[in-house]
Amino acid sequence: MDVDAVSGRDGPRAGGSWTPGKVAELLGVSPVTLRTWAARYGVGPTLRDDGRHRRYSDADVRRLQYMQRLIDRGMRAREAAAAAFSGVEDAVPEVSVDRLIEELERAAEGLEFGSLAALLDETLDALGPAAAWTEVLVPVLRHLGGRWLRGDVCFETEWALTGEISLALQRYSARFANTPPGRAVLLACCPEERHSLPMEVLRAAMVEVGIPAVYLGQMVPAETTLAIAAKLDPVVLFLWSMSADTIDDSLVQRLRRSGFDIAVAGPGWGDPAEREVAWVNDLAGALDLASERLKA
Ligand code: B12
Repeated sequence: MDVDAVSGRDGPRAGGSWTPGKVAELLGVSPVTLRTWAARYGVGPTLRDDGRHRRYSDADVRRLQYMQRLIDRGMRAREAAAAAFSGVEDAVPEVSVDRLIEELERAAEGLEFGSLAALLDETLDALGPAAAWTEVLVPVLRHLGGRWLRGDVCFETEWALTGEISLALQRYSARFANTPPGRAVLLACCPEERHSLPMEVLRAAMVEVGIPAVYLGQMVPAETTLAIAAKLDPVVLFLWSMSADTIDDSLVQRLRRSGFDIAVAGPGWGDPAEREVAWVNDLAGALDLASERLKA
């Protein structure tokens, strides 16, 4: 039994109530260890289902997962319990980027959706979206790409990881207001393009620093991008392509003829000199261009 299998992609379901046996199984510790932790560190279940049986709430389970992660990283159980349950994180050692990469890869490989979500939240909180992307997520994604090249079919791992990255970026972005007055930056993938994460992380990084951004998703039909651009009149429109197979030059020309400021984004566009539009191929460059256009 695992919390993901029981509760779906996001770990413990809202309002869940967990028996000690299930929690022990989920954490991979014995029920005795769980009872010992409860007795020694006061990290026992906080719910009672019928007045007699004690149950762990979703929040209890998440804290125990965090406590266990801290123990795995070398912290003593007592300190890990204090950090996870009292929110006093002074003693929590900083986690290295290599360690985060390793833990994310392990969680993705094991299809541990709940752990993936928690680790991604932790990574985004610690580093912010831009550094989380370049220092942690890009290396993990490139490792996956390398596996494909070696003939190692890893669809499930890739699906689990990328789906959870999208969700974590949405959770992160939801903390920031994204409705300042004025025109927004529009982010769209080309009509055949499914590699959307770079645009998703760009949106999160923009929203964090107060740049109003609208992200349209992967594989956006050309007519939809045109119609939304016509309605929103974006300050600049980024059109993303990951590989030469997905670029859409006719869409670029149509957007230009309609008078929009376009920047093509991503490695798919190849030689930028061929097109009379701006080209960006990294997150920092895209953020700079958006800020410049907003100031202009
Ligand atoms: C995740 C992934 C997927 C996911 C995407 C999920 C999602 N929501 O994004 C899914 C499963 C959908 C997928 C599908 C496919 N994929 Co894929 N995928 C990847 C993977 C593992 C990571 C992609 C990614 O996000 N990369 C972003 C970073 C990590 O890439 P990067 O190259 O380091 O970054 C460069 C630039 O993008 C830029 N950059 C980085 N970050 C940012 C941010 C911004 C804002 C900007 C502007 C630039 C920028 O800097 C780098 C230097 O150039 C790559 C492997 C890889 N190395 O990238 C394969 C990869 C891109 N996929 C590939 C392929 C072939 C496919 C499929 C055709 C497979 C198939 N047969 O179905 C389909 C195509 C779908 C389509 N029509 O678009 C190939 C592309 C080869 C090529 N160049 O043509 C790769 C390289 C794998 C491989 N090694 O063969 N894929």
